[in-house]
Amino acid sequence: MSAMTTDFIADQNRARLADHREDFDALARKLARRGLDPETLVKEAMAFAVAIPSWGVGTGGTRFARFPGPGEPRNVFDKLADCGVINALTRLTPTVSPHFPWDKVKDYAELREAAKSLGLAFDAVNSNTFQDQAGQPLSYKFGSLTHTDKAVREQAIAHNIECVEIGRALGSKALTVWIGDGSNFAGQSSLTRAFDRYLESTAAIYRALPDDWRMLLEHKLFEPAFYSTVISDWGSSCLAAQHLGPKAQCLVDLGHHAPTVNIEQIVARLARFGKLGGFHFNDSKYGDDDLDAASVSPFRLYLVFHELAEATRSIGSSFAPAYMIDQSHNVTDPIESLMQSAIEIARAHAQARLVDAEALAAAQEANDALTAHRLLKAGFLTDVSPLIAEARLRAGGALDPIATYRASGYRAAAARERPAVAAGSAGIV
Ligand code: RM4
Ligand code: MN
Ligand code: MN
Repeated sequence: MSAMTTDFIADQNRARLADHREDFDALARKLARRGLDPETLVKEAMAFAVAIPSWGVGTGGTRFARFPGPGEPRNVFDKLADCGVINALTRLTPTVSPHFPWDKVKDYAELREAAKSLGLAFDAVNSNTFQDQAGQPLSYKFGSLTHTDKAVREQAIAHNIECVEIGRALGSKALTVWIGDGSNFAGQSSLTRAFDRYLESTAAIYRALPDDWRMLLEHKLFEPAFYSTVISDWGSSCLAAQHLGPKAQCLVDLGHHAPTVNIEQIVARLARFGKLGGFHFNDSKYGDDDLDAASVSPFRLYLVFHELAEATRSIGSSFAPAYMIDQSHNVTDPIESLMQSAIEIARAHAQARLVDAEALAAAQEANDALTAHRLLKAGFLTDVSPLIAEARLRAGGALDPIATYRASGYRAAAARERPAVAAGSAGIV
């Protein structure tokens, strides 16, 4: 399969270099006029990274159907190869967040080496107790960590502890726990006792967590349970994280809230109390749509990054939430969508650095609403494309990752080498 060599990328960049220089110099002058140092901003952009979900490189689906794409990864090694391409072109995604048992292999040292040879490492490990696996003794149909039957809870706890063990072998430092537990009927389950069982089960996992690990509790408003989910919102995940201890934090998946919820405010609250553990970036219009980051609401993503910039200013470098993507690509080439999303996330991060924090704080103190709003919006209204392109270029990436990817013929080669998997199955991921 055609590798994304540095020579090929450099060759593709050559034709775009003169235009890029002109655009970057113009932006650098503009930023300097605003008292900003373009060099510092490029360096900050180069330091930014977001993890790719291993499940994101496959074609997704809805609960109605899945339309497979050509050259889909057949196993975790193929997934890593695709992630390597994304990182080679964008230089934004040096880590992969694996999902178990989907990514199970016999030899994790070999898997870690395979990642390393592609310039990749592993980020948070995701457990999966929201579906049954072939040969699994007990079913999760009525729940996992919060099941009424202790034996089912123990099976789910053991799976999470196994994920921690796998993660240790892979060099990961975090476990993300999202459960599908909940109820479909009012009265079906005790809202209080289900949460109690969650606390008891997660405490058992917490006890098995190495000292330098974090446990990221992911909330979700609805689905697959449609009346109540046990960890429905940031209040529930935060209560649980506080109950468990300092290694437990909350994970905010942007799609897991009601449509009008102010997510940036949740981010500010969790950060303030040391409970913001990480993100699953994506975009949505209605529910857990898992659309490409910033494809619907770029301003919302920007506002989230503004709160992150504020938190970094007040907390300092110890503030380090895990940045991960969690998307489902149904109609696009997943590699293209993930590159596009990583770039948009990096854009929001870079834009948020442009806000004059001192002037904003002064306007806020003086109750000058319109000035405060204009100062906040200044970053969002600046086209930082040349800045983040310069960061990619200096790191060895592509000036135009999607055009370069298309020119490489990678997908066509993958289609030849990876026989098509069975069509027609439904599935959310
Ligand atoms: C869920 C949730 C989890 C992810 C699964 C695949 O909706 O977002 O993070 O692990 O999907
Ligand atoms: Mn998620
Ligand atoms: Mn989701």
